[in-house]
Amino acid sequence: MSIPQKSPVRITIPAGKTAIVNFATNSSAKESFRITDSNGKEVCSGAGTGTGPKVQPSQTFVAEAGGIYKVSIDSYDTPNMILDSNSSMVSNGIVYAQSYLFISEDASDNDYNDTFLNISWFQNNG
Ligand SMILES: [Ca+2]
Repeated sequence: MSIPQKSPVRITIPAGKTAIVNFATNSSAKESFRITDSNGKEVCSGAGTGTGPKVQPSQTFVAEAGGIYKVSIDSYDTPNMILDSNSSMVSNGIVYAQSYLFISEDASDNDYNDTFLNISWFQNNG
């Protein structure tokens, strides 16, 4: 069960890991996301408009500092409400990958389809 929470939300990524970020919109309004590290430094952001859903360009970033990251999803400057999930792939005690999925609501109809944001990191890169 996922409880709606107001943007921003917190996630953790280990230091040195590369994260792949996929973003899609399903709205005629401008939707944006922003990921910042524990020092408030922006590590990844994107914005777009479009329905379908409309897949926006994928991005990657390296979790230099590691630890806690803050994920904001906004429509114009208004924070979205977010439903989130988080799953890990673990084998023999090693986390080989972890994936965070967010869907968001930018208004009041609570269909939670205005954005889709997936942030996944992998243990072994290269
Ligand atoms: Ca909506």
